[in-house]
Amino acid sequence: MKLQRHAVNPVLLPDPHSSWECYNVFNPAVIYHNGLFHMYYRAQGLDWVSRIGYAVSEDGLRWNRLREPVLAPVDGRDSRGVEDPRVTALDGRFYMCYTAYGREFLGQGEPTHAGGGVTPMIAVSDNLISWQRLGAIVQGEDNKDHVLFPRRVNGRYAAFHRRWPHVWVAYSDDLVTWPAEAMAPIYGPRPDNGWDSKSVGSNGPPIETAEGWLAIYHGYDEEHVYRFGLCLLDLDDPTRVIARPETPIFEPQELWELRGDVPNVVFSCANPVVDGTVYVFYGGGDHVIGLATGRLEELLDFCLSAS
Ligand code: BMA
Repeated sequence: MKLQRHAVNPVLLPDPHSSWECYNVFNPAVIYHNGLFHMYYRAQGLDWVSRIGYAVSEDGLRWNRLREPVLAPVDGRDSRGVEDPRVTALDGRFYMCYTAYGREFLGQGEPTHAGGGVTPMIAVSDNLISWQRLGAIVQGEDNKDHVLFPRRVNGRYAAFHRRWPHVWVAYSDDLVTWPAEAMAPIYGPRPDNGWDSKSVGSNGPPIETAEGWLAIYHGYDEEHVYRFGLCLLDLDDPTRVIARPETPIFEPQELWELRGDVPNVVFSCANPVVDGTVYVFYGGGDHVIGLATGRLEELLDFCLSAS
């Protein structure tokens, strides 16, 4: 596998003293800013509603957390939880993409998830702690795994989102309006390939390299085992796939990945690059948070060797 687990794993555990994060902490966003790692993690406690907690660290291993969540449900759209944050630093501000899961289903026909619907939301912060909701990329469909690019593409803001079963790109001039005609599919499950044959979705923000956008994504197979793979996309036209190796770069192996609240899950929303090393923070078993790393150059070489 191309990513190596850190010896000090897991790096964040549920807090048995906290009502809102005593059961699970997982699927964090992490950005590296001013010499510190800032983590936004999904947490579940006594009511099983997901909230977003915040922790900060100098080394990515030892974390100090805030006692209260930084994002919690406010209305019918997210009454079942705010899930799977992905944070991007862009134009001097911080943007959090997260999934609102609620009882209120805003679409037509049947709810998209058990008991309700999901909405791919965006929030903004200037101080890394208080977040203001901006709106949704789309409404009323099974759409999640969205994440903003770290810069504009051809003058417009860009985001991946997952319009099942494909990963799509969307564009916007203001981060609030995402016109349907500016959306296009990029890649989907590979039915004959095994590990990503059933479903795919984006991990953290795409990494800009001279060769293209390096996108780390997750996929699963018939057995619902989650793994990570790589995809290299054209810098000016991210719908053009330059390379997509057939083999995954990471898969469940440790007890806390093979078991947990949901078995056989590694799920990542964060891949900050510090001094040429990609820090992949991920949820293990939807229960705890782990760290695996790889050299950016090696991941890129692996990707290009498949083109
Ligand atoms: C996905 C998301 C993730 C979760 C994963 C595995 O659909 O809901 O939050 O980690 O399933 O259970």
